[in-house]
Amino acid sequence: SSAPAKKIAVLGAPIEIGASQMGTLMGPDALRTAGLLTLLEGLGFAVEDHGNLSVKNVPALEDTPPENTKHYREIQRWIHTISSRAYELARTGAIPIFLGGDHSLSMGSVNGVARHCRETGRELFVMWLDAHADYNTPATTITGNMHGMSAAFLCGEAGLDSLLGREPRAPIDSSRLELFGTRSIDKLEKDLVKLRRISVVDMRKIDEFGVSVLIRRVIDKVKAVDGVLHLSFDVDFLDPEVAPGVGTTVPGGATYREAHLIMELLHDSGIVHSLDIVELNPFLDERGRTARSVVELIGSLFGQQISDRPTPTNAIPPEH
Ligand code: NNH
Ligand code: MN
Ligand code: MN
Ligand code: MN
Repeated sequence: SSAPAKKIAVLGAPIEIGASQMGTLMGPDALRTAGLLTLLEGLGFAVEDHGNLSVKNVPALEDTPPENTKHYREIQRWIHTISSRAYELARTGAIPIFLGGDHSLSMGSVNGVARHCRETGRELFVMWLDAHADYNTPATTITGNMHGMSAAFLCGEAGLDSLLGREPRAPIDSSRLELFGTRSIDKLEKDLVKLRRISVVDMRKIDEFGVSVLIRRVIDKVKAVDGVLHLSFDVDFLDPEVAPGVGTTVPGGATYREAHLIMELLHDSGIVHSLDIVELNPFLDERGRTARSVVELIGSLFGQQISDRPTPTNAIPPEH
């Protein structure tokens, strides 16, 4: 008999108000339409789709919203709800995949996963695949968009202290955050990233050294303490030529193969225990092409081999 299939728990978080462009609320369903669930099942996983969260019936909390935080109230309802669901899902031993939705959702998903890691005693690292650093606070932001504050919040930066309500906060040490693919950081945000000595693998470093060397450094760091990795994948990490379906494209992003190689190396490492897919905006996509590329990348993260891609012309057409 064979080992029981490893479990994956998929949860949609259709949140869009953390960004300035509306439309990411369609992200979870676009990823399903692009075949995410059947792909993962085909790779041998037992996949449970927990549907899409809603905060319609979640009451608002009563603190005073901080300045420069657009839609704070509603995002707060999302974040504490997502965090408690993430904690529950991580506890089941499944690999949770959070489908966004804009990047503010990670304030909840990563906090929930971090709560679980705190209990199991395993050190949590977070890899932030993103054109942006998302290290703004209400004091540094120039947009007030909360998707630009999630990494800072997760590292315990001040300014959003009651965002989680009664949900316990489990901050990660800033030495456990790995910004990867960066090419757009706001000025004050950059000062804070430097002050905290956060590891930044920007696109220039990727050009210079290649993703393989740089990703291995991250993997070695995690393995050295028998840690686990949460991958927070902002689709704008990819070059706009590969992934036009996002609201904040920045030129000079990762190529198709660079992105796949990252996923393949992470797969082989076995350190990824949870994943966010955020910022896919199907309203801006071209005939589902970004959604499909993202699903392919998730495939590589879960074991799809590049050499096993079918060549359509090789197939013998069925007889009629
Ligand atoms: N840094 C900008 C801000 O704070 C842009 C953030 N936008 C993103 N982040 N898409 O991933 O608003
Ligand atoms: Mn982001
Ligand atoms: Mn981004
Ligand atoms: Mn685990």
